[in-house]
Amino acid sequence: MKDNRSMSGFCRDCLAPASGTERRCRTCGSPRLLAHPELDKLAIAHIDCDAFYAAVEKRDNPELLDKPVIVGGGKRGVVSTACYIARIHGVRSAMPMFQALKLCPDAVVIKPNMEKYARVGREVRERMLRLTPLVEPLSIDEAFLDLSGTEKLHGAPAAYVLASFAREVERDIGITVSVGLSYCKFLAKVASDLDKPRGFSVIGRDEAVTFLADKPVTIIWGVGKAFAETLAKDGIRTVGQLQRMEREELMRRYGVMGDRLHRLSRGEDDRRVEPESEAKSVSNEITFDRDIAALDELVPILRAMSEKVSARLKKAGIAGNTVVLKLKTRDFRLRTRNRQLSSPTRLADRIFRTGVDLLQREVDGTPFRLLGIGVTDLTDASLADPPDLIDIQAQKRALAETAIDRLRDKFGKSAVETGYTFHCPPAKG
Ligand code: TTP
Ligand code: MG
Ligand code: MG
Repeated sequence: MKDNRSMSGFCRDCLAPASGTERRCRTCGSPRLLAHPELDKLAIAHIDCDAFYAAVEKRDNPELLDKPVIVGGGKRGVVSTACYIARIHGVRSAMPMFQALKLCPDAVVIKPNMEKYARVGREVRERMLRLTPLVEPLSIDEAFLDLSGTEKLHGAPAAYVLASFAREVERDIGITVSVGLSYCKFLAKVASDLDKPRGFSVIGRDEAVTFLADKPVTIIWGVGKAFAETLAKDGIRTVGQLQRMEREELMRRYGVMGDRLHRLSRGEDDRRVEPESEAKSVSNEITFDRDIAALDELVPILRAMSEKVSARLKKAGIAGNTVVLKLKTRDFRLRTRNRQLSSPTRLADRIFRTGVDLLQREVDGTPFRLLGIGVTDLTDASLADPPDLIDIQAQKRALAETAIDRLRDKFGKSAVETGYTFHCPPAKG
């Protein structure tokens, strides 16, 4: 980063050019200058909103601007996020609320408004899509962007386009973002976190190996706490140690993960930015051998199909806002019934219960030849089934479903059957 020979750069506030040698912008006086020898060559970005939920709340209530704000609470009583003022006091996401309030007794606590955050998240994403079609959302407030080859379109290198983007999001949407720019996804994601909030960090090819050398192994994608402990037992704590090991040795010890450690520790990551899937809905339907009119025959079928839809949603990391029930009568008349949910879901239980409720209204002795259930209005799974917004009973069922999913992953599909797939229940929506 200290190489000034062919530095190109600009001011992140007024976008005037800068050489990389000055400390303040010659045009507007801002110290927020960006310069890097590879600035014009890098095109893979990761953008993440700063203290997202809290930032949206501050935007909508300026009285909160200079106060510590915590978004969270509700039945689970944990912090969803804290603004950067509250973070100075040590408040963090996922911390129990009582602990957070001990650290920061003056904090203003706000209940999450998921619909609002989803809306703002979508606005940010729509703006990203104006820069490039290659936008890969990772969660409600972040995405990868591949801007390679868009220089002609924008008449400027990716770095400049991204800085204007950050400026416009602040001006038009009223929240701030941090940008990481690199040549691969791994380091773009690492970079976006380096200089939060309102950050813009660049990691070039030439500095990648040196940059990574003294970092803890947990910086590597896929190395969580448990795996870091395994590595620590083998005496490996820094990425630099991994860089000095042979690929074969790492693979012998850690299998496929060893290969990943080998590549990522050297800043080698060729994963592409994959744009959002084209799917508009996820559904499952069945045409019966014989027509069925009875509710208690239809319900277990609906249950099994809801589980299939849910499994596909879970696998794809997406969720649906609207449940759709489809029926075809003996004389081929199609009935589709929709219900919008209070929050997106990927849970079989919520899909099924909504489906049964819709089904009950249709069952009137008419023989049906086809039954279908699905969800549309798809969004990212990070928004799905917020524990604070569904009731206690639904929360319990959601927990049970997660436990069942785990057992099924471990022992196979038939290991766990719910009551509904065995016999016919007295179904209530
Ligand atoms: P993050 O991007 O991880 O965090 P953040 O945007 O609040 O803060 P920053 O990126 O500046 O570090 O998560 C985005 C939102 O997701 C966050 O605002 C609230 C929600 N969230 C939770 O509800 N629980 C959690 O444990 C985390 C990490 C996030
Ligand atoms: Mg964020
Ligand atoms: Mg995020």
